[in-house]
Amino acid sequence: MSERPGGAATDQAAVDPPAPVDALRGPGADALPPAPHLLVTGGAGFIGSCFVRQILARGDGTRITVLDKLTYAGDRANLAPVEADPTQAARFRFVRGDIADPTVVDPLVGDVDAVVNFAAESHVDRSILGPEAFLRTGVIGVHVLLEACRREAERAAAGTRPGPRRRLRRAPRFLQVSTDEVYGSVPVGHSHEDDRLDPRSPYAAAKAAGELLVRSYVVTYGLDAVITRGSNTYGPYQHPEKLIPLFITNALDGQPLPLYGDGLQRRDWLHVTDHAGAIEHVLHHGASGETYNIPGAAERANRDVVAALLARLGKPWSLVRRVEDRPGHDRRYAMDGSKLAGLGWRNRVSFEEGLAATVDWFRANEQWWRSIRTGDWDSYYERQYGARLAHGLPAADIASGPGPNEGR
Ligand code: NAD
Ligand code: TDX
Repeated sequence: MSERPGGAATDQAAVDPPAPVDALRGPGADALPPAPHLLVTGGAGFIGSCFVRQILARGDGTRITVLDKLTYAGDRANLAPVEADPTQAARFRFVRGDIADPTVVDPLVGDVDAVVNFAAESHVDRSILGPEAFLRTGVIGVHVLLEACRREAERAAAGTRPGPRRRLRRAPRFLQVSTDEVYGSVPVGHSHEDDRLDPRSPYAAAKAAGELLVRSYVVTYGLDAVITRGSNTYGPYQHPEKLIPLFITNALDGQPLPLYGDGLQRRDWLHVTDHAGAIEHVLHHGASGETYNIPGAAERANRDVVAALLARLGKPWSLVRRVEDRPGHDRRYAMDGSKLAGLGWRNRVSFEEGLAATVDWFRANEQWWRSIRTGDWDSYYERQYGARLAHGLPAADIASGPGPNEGR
């Protein structure tokens, strides 16, 4: 985002209410008060629940309220470690509800120092089958959250926003969790934060629309907001619809692995603990109005990821089927991470150790993924893969020849 918060606030100062104090904080300072109260929307999903588990396990006084609709992708079991620990549970609250419902959102935002929005429909293939839910959560839902933050910023500016211990609360900071997919397919080089947005799936378009709304609230209302764009994330508790957990769980069951097209599409893999950690870092240290890429530094062709996970499982490549490609399939994502590095963040988990641990986690947590591969799973699987697998081909030709990365 090229607008700097100071510039936007100055242009608007004559006509707008006073800028919230948060917008005036200098770079490097912690944007949140000590022991903040966070509203984490979508906190029962894959990355959001990791963010919640990681922060509460640290026991630094942070309180968290999770607001989650519990769609097919949300699972309270992802928060079980928090709820089972009395010390963590005392600083945690779960509310089931929709971010697009202001009657639920407004009172929750009234009581927090920051809103971290993970809530989204997150699977590209499902957005191709049915885009509407993506727009409702990704556009209307984001708008409802932003409106609530705007009202709270006005209360803070008027000195009528009560906080703990009879002190006034600052305006809430808003963090929108976005994705590398907003850049579209990147044949060469690495995307920088100011590059043009070129979303190519309904999922990516909804995420780009959400970002643009956030940006408009920063410019127009002086809202204190930051955006992160994370790359392909993997790790424990990921829904088995996504590439890595789908292929691990299918392989454990001896089922075919549906590899789209030639398997040479490239993704940059980011471990979920690093993604959650980077989001928390930007929440505290990001400059208002700015966007930060969160790359993984592990660019791999899909076929090489599949070969690596099969090797860890001790399963044969013959399970892989070459199936009809995803329509509009983005060939490659790759982001530049120097802006985030400049903020002092470094990833900690290498792809090799992260993938091995993820494979082992799925092997050890069969009950978790089996309970998710129920309900609408079979009908989704049939719609997405039935015809593809019926016409699928052996993938021996894709496996042969030296790949750009090892792992076979
Ligand atoms: P996920 O599908 O595992 O979790 C999404 C969560 O949001 C679920 O718990 C779901 O119940 C909840 N939710 C959905 N609609 C809601 C609504 N209207 N109101 C309240 N809750 C709702 O997704 P994830 O993989 O954890 O992704 C989290 C965020 O990170 C998303 O915004 C996604 O776009 C973004 N992201 C994901 C990746 C990735 O590789 N998984 C990479 C970059 C960015
Ligand atoms: O069955 C499959 N076969 C296959 O070849 C699936 C599910 C995927 N793929 C390919 C498509 C992609 O090239 O694997 C790659 C990864 O696919 P996904 O796991 O569906 O992820 P992707 O589409 O890259 O999007 C992910 O990263 C960005 C997340 O799902 C998004 O939420 C995130 O924003």
